[in-house]
Amino acid sequence: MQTIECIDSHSGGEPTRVVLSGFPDLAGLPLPQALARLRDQHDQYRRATVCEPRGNDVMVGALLLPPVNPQSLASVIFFNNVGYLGMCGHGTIGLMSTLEHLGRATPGSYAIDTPVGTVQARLYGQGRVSVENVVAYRHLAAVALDVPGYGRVVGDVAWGGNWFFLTDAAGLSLRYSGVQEATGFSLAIRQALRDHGITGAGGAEIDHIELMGPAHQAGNSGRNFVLCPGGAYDRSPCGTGTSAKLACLAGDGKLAEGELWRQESVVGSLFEASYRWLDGQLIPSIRGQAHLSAQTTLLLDSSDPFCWGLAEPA
Ligand code: PYC
Repeated sequence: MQTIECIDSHSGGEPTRVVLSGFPDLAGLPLPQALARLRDQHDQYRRATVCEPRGNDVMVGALLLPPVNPQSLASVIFFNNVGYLGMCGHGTIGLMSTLEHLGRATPGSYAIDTPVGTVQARLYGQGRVSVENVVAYRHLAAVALDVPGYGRVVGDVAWGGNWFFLTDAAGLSLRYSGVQEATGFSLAIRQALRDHGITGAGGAEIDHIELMGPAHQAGNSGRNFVLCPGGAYDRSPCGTGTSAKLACLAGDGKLAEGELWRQESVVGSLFEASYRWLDGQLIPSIRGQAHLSAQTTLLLDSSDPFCWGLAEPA
């Protein structure tokens, strides 16, 4: 029986399953190549880890690898129920709290390599982490889109480590009880983006939709709902989505360098965010906390018809 060793955590309600061992050996490859090899030759390991029956649509996997850059602490490849992510903010917070739990990181600052660049994670202890993300930017501003069943929707296309379309929640309450409505609206937007050929830079698919509304808690800046590529919604305020939001706010002159943005998720969890300029580029910083939830050995029984997960191969 093959086994996969994992540690599970959640950051603001969004789960991260850090894979410690049991995947094919990808060490030594540049991360974009490691990701391509995992996707093209060993994708069943992703499905076995995060898809049913061992995982679920919300679970984000984080394959822990040795660092690519000698100054970094580790490398990571994030994946979900349908494929692979560039970066993942809540997942990096979960990864750092896992490394703290394992005694592999103590409070301090660490570089972590991801397929879309190296990020800087600061561990404060007890799962509290801030992540200085990859550069974020707004690619398209005020894109008007005809969304069947909903009418005209105007929003921005921005990069925060993944591609996002950000728009107003159009009166939706963005409450936990309203996630079905928000999911329906977001799926319709994503389909309309595809139908109209609207993409991120270089034709990249916009696979995350972020709805923005007013905060529910006094003192917070806003609340979001983020639809993830596989149809689940992010329980956390979404680190890469909040990074994309910072780029839009900066572009509109609504948030100054160093100013705090307190981003609520649809379940009421919170990330604190701000940005700085470096050589004309916006560097977002996201702060949150992870809590550990399980230390798991996944068992892969080759006689199980669903051994490699209940999903279409990517
Ligand atoms: O926190 O960046 C994030 C994220 C992306 C998808 C789910 N969470």
